[in-house]
Amino acid sequence: MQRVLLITGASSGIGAATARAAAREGYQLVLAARSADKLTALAQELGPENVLACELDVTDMEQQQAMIEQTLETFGRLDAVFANAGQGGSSGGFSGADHRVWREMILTNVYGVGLTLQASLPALKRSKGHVLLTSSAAGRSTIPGSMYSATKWAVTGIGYNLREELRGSGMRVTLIEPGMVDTPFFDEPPETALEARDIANAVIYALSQPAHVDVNEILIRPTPPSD
Ligand code: NJP
Repeated sequence: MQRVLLITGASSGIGAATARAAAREGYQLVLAARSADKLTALAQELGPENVLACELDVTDMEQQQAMIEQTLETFGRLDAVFANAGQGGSSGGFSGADHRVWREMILTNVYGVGLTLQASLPALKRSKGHVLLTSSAAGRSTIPGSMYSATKWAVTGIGYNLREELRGSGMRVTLIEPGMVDTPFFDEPPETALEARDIANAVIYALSQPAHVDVNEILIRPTPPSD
């Protein structure tokens, strides 16, 4: 039986790299993001018979519920969800950042994750499934003036609190916490950034563990440059 993995934020970066890695592991995939053209191209690359591409904005509950219905109609089950869609903020700190950018970012990074969980949990409970969440190294450390970091602290909290809600269900919750990764998230990532496939490897590691192993969190940073 092929297992079914749903990935939000699958149109580029970490999500797309994870889709490629999971396809190699034999997963059937549900790929979600707003850019339908990129999702269609990725589905073609990975083999359209094993991929359902869903154009959605994670801040819209009706679209999230429709995606889960389509998943169950297409594949009949859902085994894992990687809630990965996210956006960066605006510079200027709490004193000067663009509050409109904050709004969209907070809705995507926090509310959107909550909606993905609420829409998918009924199906995941039936399969004793696995939830993975993209938090960040920025969700485990202090970054002056960063509302982005605060949204990722919230995602870390969602992971911890969801694990307690699901205690005794046989389900697992994994927080993926990357440092800097070279993706379209940055206009100019630093030279020492990780590659998206480094994070995909961590996701596959967590997914591949036997049912009695719950990988709680993986914090992945680039090795500091040698002198
Ligand atoms: O960046 P990028 P990453 N509804 O821009 C999607 C976190 N992270 O892979 O909708 C639905 O290539 C967007 O697709 P589209 C970061 O916070 C990164 O680096 O088509 N989807 C795209 O597929 C985020 O949570 C670094 O524009 C929405 C994806 O999200 C995750 O990693 C470090 C959406 C973003 O892909 C993936 O980011 C770290 C919406 N409303 C954590 N808004 C890093 N790169 O250094 C966006 O610690 N998307």
